[in-house]
Amino acid sequence: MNLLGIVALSILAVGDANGDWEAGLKAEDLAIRRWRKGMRNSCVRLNEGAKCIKIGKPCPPGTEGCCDKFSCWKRNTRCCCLKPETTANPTTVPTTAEPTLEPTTVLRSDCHVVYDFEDQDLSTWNLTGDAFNNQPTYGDNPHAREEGRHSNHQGDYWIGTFENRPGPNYPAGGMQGEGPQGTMTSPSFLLYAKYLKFLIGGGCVEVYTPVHAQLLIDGRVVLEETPKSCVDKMTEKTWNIATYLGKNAQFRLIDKSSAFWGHINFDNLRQCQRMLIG
Ligand SMILES: [Ca+2]
Ligand SMILES: [Ca+2]
Repeated sequence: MNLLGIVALSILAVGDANGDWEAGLKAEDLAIRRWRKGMRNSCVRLNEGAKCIKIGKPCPPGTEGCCDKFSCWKRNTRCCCLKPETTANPTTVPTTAEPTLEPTTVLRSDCHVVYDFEDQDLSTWNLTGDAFNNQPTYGDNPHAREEGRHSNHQGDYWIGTFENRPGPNYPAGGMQGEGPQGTMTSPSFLLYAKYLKFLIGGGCVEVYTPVHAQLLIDGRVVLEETPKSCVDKMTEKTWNIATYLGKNAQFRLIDKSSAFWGHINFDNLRQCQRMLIG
């Protein structure tokens, strides 16, 4: 149907197995009106496992447009989906490659481990001071000392600068205490996802123990978390790193305190919702 010579009527997904349908009016590339029953995200339905996103420019390589489906239109935006055959295996994502092209599209919602310390190898990290000398630590060591206290770590190994149990053959509950201080800085790694997630604990706001987790780009701190829960139990923190997509970064843990709760607990650094670069 033509209206004023520019508007076309599109009817989509009539007879959907769920009885859903969607219809809309569009003028060239812009939706001006739509109606729907169900079909909350027809893009995902058409590309199982893909995520529909909105960008303000033509769909980048590796994606296909889904604007015709009226699934996520918004004035001056274009919606793109990852083509099923280009859904990459997360394990193939390079961790040290140099960034080349502009960031574009969110591809998947899964997370990829950057560091979880299960290999017990900190040889590529730059360590200063003595806080991290006996790391990573093994098992739920706080629980070994006190019933009801837990670290909430992932796997078997994690970073805890109060702890001193480098492996299962060391005494459970072993500790180095609050005294040691130092820093632990990762090698450079490529930021290729929308979010950086990690587990963090220790520190205490009541006495302000300066322990930090930091993201560095070109040696400059761009994001920082200071745990201050006054508990050993680690909780998940999420940083939106989309702004830094395609850049190489480093992660740094800092224990600058010998005071009460002057330690940091950390584990399971992940990049989540991989984004297409170029
Ligand atoms: Ca771990
Ligand atoms: Ca300390």
